[in-house]
Amino acid sequence: METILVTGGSGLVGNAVKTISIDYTGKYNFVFISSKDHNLLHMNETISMFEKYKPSFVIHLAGHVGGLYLNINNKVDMLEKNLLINFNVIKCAHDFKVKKMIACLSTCIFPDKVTYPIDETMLHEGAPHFSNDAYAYAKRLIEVHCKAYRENYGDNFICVTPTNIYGPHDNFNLENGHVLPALIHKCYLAKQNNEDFVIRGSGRPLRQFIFSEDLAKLIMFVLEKNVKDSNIILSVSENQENSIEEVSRIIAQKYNYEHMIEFDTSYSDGQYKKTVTNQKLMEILDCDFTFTTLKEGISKTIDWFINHH
Ligand code: GFB
Repeated sequence: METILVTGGSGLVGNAVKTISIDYTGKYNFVFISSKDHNLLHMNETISMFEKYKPSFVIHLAGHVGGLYLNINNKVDMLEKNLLINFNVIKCAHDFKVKKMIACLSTCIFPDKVTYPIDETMLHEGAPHFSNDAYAYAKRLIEVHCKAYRENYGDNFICVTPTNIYGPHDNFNLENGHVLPALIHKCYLAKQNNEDFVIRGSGRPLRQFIFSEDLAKLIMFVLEKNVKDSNIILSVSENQENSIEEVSRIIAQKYNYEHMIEFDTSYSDGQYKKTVTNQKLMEILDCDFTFTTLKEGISKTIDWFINHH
């Protein structure tokens, strides 16, 4: 049985791939790697990981990631750690003759000043938003690195670009987490302490959210499908965009705490929007794919948080 090596295997998307891997029982041997197993900042540990598992396929999810406020305040780490991790994994995937690799980008790496909706061709057409430029340039280099190996050696290295991801096993850290998990944790504490549920910023920015298990299914689809494209946006459609206020209200409704919402505009709103089209995905999908609704996904994520907090 061929091995699929999943880097970032203990994270949000890594755990979602683990959850859906049951559908592939008997077809692949999945190996989920966390930084405790192999620290991918170090080339020697990355080489020993590839030597140990000799994967046929790689799903490269590992990275130093976090929400707006982690990105703004830790640009050196966001750049250097992601450059090192990605360089080590992509070089080893080539040196160990991996049959196919899927590498994960993010829609925040697209240019900030664009005509919406954003599509895959626009990746290098301008600077990303200042709030996450360090992370964005490190991630853009994955696409450049994979393209170089495809052109020089014919390696089957494909990039996928998800929108804001959420779900069970997320990072619910109050300061460094992405907006959805951070607010799920904040509303939980606010209700416990009978305090205001404080949303940072104006609540006006817009985001497209994808449930982690939907993303995992789409990543496996791209892995198994013979796609010619080098980069594919994995997202709900452009008209399924929600404001941070709408998201906050869906979370508060689940806690029956909507009456205590407050906005603290002393905090940055970050990028106003990064609306993408999923037209290419819809073109290559040879089956009807139903995305989990935001309400349903948030409800599942809050249940998981309460059971694991
Ligand atoms: O998910 P998030 O942190 O990052 O969302 P981005 C930030 C938006 O949520 C901003 C608002 O408009 C914030 O003002 N917000 C409100 C909050 N309350 C909170 C809160 O308590 N915590 C957080 N984090 N936000 C990230 C990139 O951009 O997108 C990353 O920085 C990554 O690199 C990620 O790509 C997918 O969506 O702005």
